[in-house]
Amino acid sequence: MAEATEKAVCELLADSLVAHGVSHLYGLVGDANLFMVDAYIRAGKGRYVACNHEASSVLAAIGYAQVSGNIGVATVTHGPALTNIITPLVEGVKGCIPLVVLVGDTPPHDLEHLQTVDQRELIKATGAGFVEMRNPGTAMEDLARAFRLAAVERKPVVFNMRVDLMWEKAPAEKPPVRQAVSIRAVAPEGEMFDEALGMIASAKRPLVLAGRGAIEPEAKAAILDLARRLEAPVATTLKASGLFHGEPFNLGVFGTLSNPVGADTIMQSDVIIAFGASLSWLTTVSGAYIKGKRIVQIVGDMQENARRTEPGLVFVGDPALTARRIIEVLDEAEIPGSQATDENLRKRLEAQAEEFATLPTLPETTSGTVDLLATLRHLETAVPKDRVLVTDLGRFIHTTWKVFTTTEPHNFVYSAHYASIGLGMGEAIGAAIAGSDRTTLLVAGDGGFMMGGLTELSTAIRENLDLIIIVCNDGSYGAEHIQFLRKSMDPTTSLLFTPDFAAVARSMGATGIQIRDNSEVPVAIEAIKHRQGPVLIELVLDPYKIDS
Ligand SMILES: Cc1ncc(C[n+]2csc(CCOP(=O)(O)OP(=O)(O)O)c2C)c(N)n1
Repeated sequence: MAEATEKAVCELLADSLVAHGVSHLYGLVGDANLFMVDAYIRAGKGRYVACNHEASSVLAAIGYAQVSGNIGVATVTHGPALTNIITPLVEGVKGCIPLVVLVGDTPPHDLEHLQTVDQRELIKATGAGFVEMRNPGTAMEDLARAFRLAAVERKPVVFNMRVDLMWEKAPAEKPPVRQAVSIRAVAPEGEMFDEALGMIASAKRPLVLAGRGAIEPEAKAAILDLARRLEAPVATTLKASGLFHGEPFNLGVFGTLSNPVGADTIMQSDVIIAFGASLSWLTTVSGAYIKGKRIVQIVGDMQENARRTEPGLVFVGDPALTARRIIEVLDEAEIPGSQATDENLRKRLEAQAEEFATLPTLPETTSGTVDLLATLRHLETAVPKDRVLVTDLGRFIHTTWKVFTTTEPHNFVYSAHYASIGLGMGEAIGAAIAGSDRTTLLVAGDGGFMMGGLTELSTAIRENLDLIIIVCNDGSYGAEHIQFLRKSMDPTTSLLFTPDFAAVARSMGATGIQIRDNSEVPVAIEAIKHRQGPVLIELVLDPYKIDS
């Protein structure tokens, strides 16, 4: 009788994942997690996506979390499987990505177990949270704590499950789901806020900036209302790209990637009101974009990690409530608009947009290679505008971000929080699954794709993802190649021996097109337009002729 109401820990954990609404579990199975994964699959309430490398399973969960806005969930076994996920965990920590990663652990009584390693110490060094499954009776409660911690602290949390506990029995109770407590900041008030209001009210050329911490619909609406009330142009950080897509006075990205009219307008502004943006050196262009300006920075919580060193006012406040409060005060005091969004700015932005829309001709370049910028511009015409963009890291990245703009922040997946190459493909898999109603585009270099891309090409093909992969193959580690050239040294050490990526893709069952000549660009465009499943486009580039 008692046995009928008991279940094995591996089954209880699977029930718990279902209760937490885990619709996708990314992983690679081993001794410690295979029965839990099996039970999850058999429950039939979610999809298990097997990856070829543990790192990719955590990366896929990161890509999934960035696009869906939900907690990403992955599972790996113990020892070497755990050491394989260290880089993705650091990436998740630095990117404030909420994840739960269920990892196995070896039995403590088996001192000779080959896969034993001090897992807690390893995880601690990454900055991720660590929740130990204490015993069979607390397994579900412990997992609920891991989910709550990931949501509240917006970070990866490792849930450590000893293999010897997996078939232990415990009462089959309803899995507890600890709701993340609703934490909402309020609008700031007091003397310091009055000072900020004074700055804003007296601004001649105000500018409203939004970062990833201010992308939710309520915040977006309030920030846009404030910008209209102030007659101020809007801009976003790179990670909030697309938030103001379609707005007439949208300057685009504020930072190293600013367009010419945007950069000029930023330099002319006198007060910047920044919501949910940490103002990193990439956003401020090492301080140049905020120098001599008055700054009011509103961050949602201290995890926003305000990095700015220039003098200014920083508030912890809810972005939507704070923007609404500023509007109220401006209205009460009958402060007139600044007229910064005038006809002149509108015309300059329109002229710039027209210029950007004009396709360049494909220039002649070294025989057997094509031009990066022009070729990407042509390929862009075939990729749906509401694409999800994932980039690996390399010298192609700035050109890629400028050419493949996105229409909303959840369509922009950033894989370079830790500045690691090779993370793009894993993240693209989770991104394509979360964004399965639209197309995902991955752009990678040959080095990054050799490291993390080829490994998971078969996963993308098996899952039949709507994924376009562009490999920018300059036959080198570009960032290193350029360093040798700058010192007039032989760059051979930075050269890469790569296969014909398009042929490899075809041999695995995807569409693969190699572009070595301008005449092949239309072939690639047709392949993108008529794709069914993953398509890989390889651009052969001259490593000596790439602007980064
Ligand atoms: C894991 C890791 N290893 C090494 C580096 C150093 N690194 C930075 S960029 C780069 C070259 C990337 O080459 P590729 O992917 O071909 O892109 P490219 O720059 O050539 O366009 C390397 C090796 C790194 N950032 N991360």
